[in-house]
Amino acid sequence: PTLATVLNRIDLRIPGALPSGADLQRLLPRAGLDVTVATEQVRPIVEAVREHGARAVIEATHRIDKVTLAALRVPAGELEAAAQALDPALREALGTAIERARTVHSDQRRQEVTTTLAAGGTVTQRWRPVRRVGLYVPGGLAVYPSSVVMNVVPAQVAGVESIAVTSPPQRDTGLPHPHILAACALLGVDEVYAVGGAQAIAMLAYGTEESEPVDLITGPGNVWVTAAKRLVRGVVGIDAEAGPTEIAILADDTADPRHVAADLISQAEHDPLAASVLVTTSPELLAEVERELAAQVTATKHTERIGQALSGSQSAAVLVEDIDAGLRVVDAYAAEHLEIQTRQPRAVAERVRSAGAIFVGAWSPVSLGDYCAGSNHVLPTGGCARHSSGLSVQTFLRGVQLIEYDERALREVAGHVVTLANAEDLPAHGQAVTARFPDADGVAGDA
Ligand code: HSO
Ligand code: ZN
Repeated sequence: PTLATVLNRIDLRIPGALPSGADLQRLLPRAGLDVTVATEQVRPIVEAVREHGARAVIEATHRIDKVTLAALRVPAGELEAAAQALDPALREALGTAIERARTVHSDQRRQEVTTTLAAGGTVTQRWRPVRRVGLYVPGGLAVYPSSVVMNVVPAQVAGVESIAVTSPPQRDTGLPHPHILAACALLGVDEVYAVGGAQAIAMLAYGTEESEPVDLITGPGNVWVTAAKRLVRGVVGIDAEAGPTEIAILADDTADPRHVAADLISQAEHDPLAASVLVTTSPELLAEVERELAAQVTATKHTERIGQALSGSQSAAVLVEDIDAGLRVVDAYAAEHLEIQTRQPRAVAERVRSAGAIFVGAWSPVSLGDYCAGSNHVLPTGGCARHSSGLSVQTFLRGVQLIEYDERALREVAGHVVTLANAEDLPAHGQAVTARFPDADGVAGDA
């Protein structure tokens, strides 16, 4: 079969006329995610779990996953057994991924900061971990123990005291995929449920007789999981929605076409809807990358999926006049993953404003970051890098301010409080301050 692996071309070599902002964004490809239909389909499941607890979870699992669960929770012995059964090389690799992620995330911990505004007047910024977190881990085609690592490590480093993992049961065992169980065991997570889909999200959000509700849910999922998360948002905290994965590569004529092609293919491997976008100043490089794509795509395992992703309307090769124009394009696109394969890649990377993560130079491919760089691979997709960050220790912390003024410090600023309160026609706000200084002048503000 002939494979459509040629990237759609977008020629933006428009000297002096490269559009900006939203106009530029419109020229760049992007797949949309529509969960509205799924929302109505999962609503009854979420409602049933809220009302009937474990019984409804078991019923939905039976109906949708065709698995009859005796209990929702995976017995501790199964976690240990899965870790024992793990191929030694895989156990070691997961161990390295965990260790490096712990090292990087430990440096993300935040210090308590106290600011002194006046003698006796301070504001302290404190960081408190979320108490209990639920992590959804997809089953099916995408079984990623690495994603268990990327969600659990920052939560643990943040100091989250209670972590529950849930992942769909497999038909033959009634348990989540053994690699998921093993990753949990290696991470020291012992509360694992064999539940997937919307029922899993509802179980985490509302709790059941068998499981306590969580405060925050993280982890990617399919459209039903995403829809269920939207339904329970507010009851619990929800992480950003993970759309299909994306890689953008900003490359000049110094990039190695074999590497560029291999990296574009690597993320296309996730999903026929994955986006691979090459932004380059060099038509010669593009021609060579296309030759490489044709050769490499047929030589790899998931040829069909990759061919679909690369030829899909969400993927493209964008030709630009120069690196400045390239930077404008990658900023407008705001990729989940951005590779810089140019001369002086570090200097170019410094100028990028929007990307989930930036991979600098020839030796930092995205797949390094997917597993073993130490960075987190849960990153904003769909252009959300314009306003959001990837998963980090911060995701699992809440900032709490401590306001501590003494009498003198309050007196010093009391007049301004009264003035502002009166300007907002909220005089009782001012009176809450003046009540503390019954015989003082000068705190009346300019009422
Ligand atoms: N590239 C994916 C993460 C992943 N890759 C997991 C391999 N396994 C989204 O960042
Ligand atoms: Zn990946």
